[in-house]
Amino acid sequence: MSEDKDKAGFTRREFINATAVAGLAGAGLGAGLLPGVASAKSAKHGSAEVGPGELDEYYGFWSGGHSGEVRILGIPSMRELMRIPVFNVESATGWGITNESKRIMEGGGGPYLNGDAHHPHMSMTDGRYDGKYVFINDKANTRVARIRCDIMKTDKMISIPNVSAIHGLRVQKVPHTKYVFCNGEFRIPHPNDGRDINDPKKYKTMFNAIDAEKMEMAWQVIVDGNLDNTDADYTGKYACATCYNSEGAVDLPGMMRNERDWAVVFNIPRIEAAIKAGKYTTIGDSKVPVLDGRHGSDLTLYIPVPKSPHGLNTSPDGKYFVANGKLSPTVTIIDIKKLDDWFAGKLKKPRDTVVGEPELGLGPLHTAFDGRGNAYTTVFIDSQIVKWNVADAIKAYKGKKVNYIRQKLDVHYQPGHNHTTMGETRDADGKWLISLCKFSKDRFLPVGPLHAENDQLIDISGEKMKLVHDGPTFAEPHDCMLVHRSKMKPLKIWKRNDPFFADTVAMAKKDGIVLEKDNKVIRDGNKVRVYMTSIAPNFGIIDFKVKKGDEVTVVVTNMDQVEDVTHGFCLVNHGVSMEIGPQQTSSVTFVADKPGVHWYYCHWFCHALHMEMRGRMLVEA
Ligand code: RUQ
Ligand code: CUA
Repeated sequence: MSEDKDKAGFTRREFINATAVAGLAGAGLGAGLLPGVASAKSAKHGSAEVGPGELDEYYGFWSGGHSGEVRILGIPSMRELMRIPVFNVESATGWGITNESKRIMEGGGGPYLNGDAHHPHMSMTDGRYDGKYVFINDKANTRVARIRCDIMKTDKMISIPNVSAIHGLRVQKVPHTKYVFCNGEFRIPHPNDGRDINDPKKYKTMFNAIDAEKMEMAWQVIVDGNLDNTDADYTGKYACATCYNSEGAVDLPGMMRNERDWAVVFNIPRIEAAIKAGKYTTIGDSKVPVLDGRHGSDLTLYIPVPKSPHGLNTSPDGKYFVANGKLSPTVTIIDIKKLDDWFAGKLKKPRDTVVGEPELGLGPLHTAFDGRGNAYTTVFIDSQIVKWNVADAIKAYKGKKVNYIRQKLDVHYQPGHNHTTMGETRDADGKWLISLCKFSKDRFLPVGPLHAENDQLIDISGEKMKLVHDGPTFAEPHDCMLVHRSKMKPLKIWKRNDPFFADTVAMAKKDGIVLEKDNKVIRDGNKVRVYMTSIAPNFGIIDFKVKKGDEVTVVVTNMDQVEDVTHGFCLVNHGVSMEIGPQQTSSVTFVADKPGVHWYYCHWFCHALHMEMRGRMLVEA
């Protein structure tokens, strides 16, 4: 691959030379200081080694658990390429501090200061990744966010009404991601206004569908039990969720009483038809259509499976849902074609849709697929990945004497999710498997009582699984997904008309400001708006004056057109920090409550004179 040219037709190295020639920067910003994009070969298949300057074959999107963020890793190198702040407040980029990010977080009722992100999943068209969005749940504050994959920033966030704690999340795969499906996990009274706090019989939770493009609620379905994980099929007709606590208890012993809980199937066309026919209710001030999908409803099917099932995964051939046993050593294979029979009234018992229940080991949590008919299930208690053959497991269920287990591989330790390359799509290619291990114990240098997780890379391209890499990660990747790089088209610099900062552009327009060239201070009562550009190594305004108590909004537009020349705006002693990427506009609002001189500076290393890129805010008493 040759060096990519930026808009102005410069490569990074040429830019560096050009700046030097123009005498803007001079010494320091040489090629040695900031290397350009080296000629990049891909890693050899079967080898996890990706040499310096070589590019990975896959993007991995990792949830950041209770850190609230999403991370991008390169696969197979396991190098961390980027962090995308989502539900967290992030110091470097100013996520949760800038006006642009706060507007997005307010859509989700925030900004709360924390989040618990479990399940990142990419939008699809016809069962294949389309490279557009990644959706992620927040269990902690009952939200769902969307990341735009062209800029790799969160662009929408919504709070899910009428439920408590969003856990499982997956997208509709076919015909395209019209809906994001997500599970309300905890049961709460309706209305939850203090009147029925001690009557668990009145508690309920719901299965939720979000309009993926608008990021608005589409509908909700009330269920029995607590919903855990979910996945969609390859016809567009069904989604399925694991469901525990069929007892409707509020304590652990109560939740353990029944031998069986369920996999719940949702019939999407029937749900849509019921809404169209007006057969729904609403709750409180929420306008979201709510349907009753509890036992007896024809919108759902409750398939009894061993108690407290956890992961729910669709095989990439579109044939099966697999519900993972957790407390049972088995997984339950549900034949998706038989769901048609059930809803057509052709089957007697919900269990007639089950075609296999292989015994794998202790604590099966999640299953991934290689596209060659094999499945890989994490068994938490045994600390293993079990490779098994789906067709053979179905034969064994029919009474044939076949060994469906292909291999058991030790992982370190206690794996939760696992994921194969492209494995949740029709393009499952069976090259790599990631095991997200919850405990690392002795695998790394000790760093105090808090331990890293261990995300292990396993080569599954051959007959035998081979463990090839240990990857320490910070709290706590629950889930990840692995996308071939051919599906991704991230931008290298921002587009000036990006909707991400459109509200700020609109504000500037009202003030008569052309963001690309004006450097002006506008006073509007005790509100002051400071508009400036930035071009390495200069801010367009190097001092501005305000009065104590003024509400100040600083808007910076980065006019650099060169890939990777990001500036920052950090105002000392004001908790103000933001990223301004090339051609991006960012803004931040704060109260100037301390008379005196306050320096602001660029905190993203951008230039040989980066240290000098600064200015003063003068606050009059
Ligand atoms: S969960 S360890 Cu939050 Cu996906 Cu299974
Ligand atoms: Cu601009 Cu550092």
